Amino acid sequence: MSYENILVDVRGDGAVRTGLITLNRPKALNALNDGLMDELGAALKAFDADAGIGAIVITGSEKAFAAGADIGVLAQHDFVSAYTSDLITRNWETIRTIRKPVIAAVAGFALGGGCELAMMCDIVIAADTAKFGQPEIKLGIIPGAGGTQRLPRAIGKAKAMDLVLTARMMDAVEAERAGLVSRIVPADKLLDEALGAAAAINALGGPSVLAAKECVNRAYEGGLNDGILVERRLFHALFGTADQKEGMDAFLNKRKPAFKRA
Ligand code: CO8
Repeated sequence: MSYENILVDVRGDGAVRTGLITLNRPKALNALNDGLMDELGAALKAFDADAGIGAIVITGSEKAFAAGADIGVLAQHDFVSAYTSDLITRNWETIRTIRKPVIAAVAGFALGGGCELAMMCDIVIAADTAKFGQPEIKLGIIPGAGGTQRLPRAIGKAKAMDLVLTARMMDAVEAERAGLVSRIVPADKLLDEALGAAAAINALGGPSVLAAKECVNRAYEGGLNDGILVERRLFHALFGTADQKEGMDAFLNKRKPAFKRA
């Protein structure tokens, strides 16, 4: 498939490699329109279905991961068209269906829908130039792709209210301190750092990586009792995999594991 609003590449040289998606509407600071979101959804699904891909990295440009949903498009809506159309449902939730780990590599602006997209990823790695925010209130609206829900879960109510109500931006250091971001690196090292994290994941067992992601998401999205139960079931299930045999045998025999992803 050819894409107009994203660049798609495969990185790494092992049997299991990394799917790299670069958001590419530079003139609009990667504002997220239907065309881009449809292509992002298609690329994510294709990588998820590809047995040769272990993890996926989404990145933007030096100036912007994404400056939000396309305001030119949003401005054309009234209540009825917004409510009855597929605004938001259309490929904004696709990323939640992806079972392989997705890493956001964020430089520059991650605002509105851009911040929400980063928060839908499993790991967020920031360049020291990154700026996060939910400035929708300045447009007379509120975050609409999970921002009012995921931001408080990620950084707590106090800071989330501050960002959502005042529209101020949070730099990379504050975002890391608050828990939105797991690592900060100099901007010129951002992609290498994200690809390195993906490569580390690619070297691991296949089923255990999927199970780990599923369990952590349970902690984030559901209650403790359900989460513990899901974790226990998947923990037990992994003893039926070849990767568990290989991982433990390799440890006990002091050698590197060679996972079969099975
Ligand atoms: N939509 C459309 N175009 C944009 C957007 C955007 N979100 N952001 C920037 N652009 C365009 C600008 O219009 C400009 O275009 P042009 O050169 O043709 O005039 C170009 O990108 C460069 O932008 P600026 O000249 O403004 O660059 P600056 O460096 O001066 O400022 C900022 C950068 C601070 C990022 C500024 O562009 C800005 O404030 N952008 C808007 C940020 C924003 O409000 N985002 C939230 C949007 S609403 C949203 O995301 C709701 C999500 C809901 C879920 C999804 C539903 C579909």
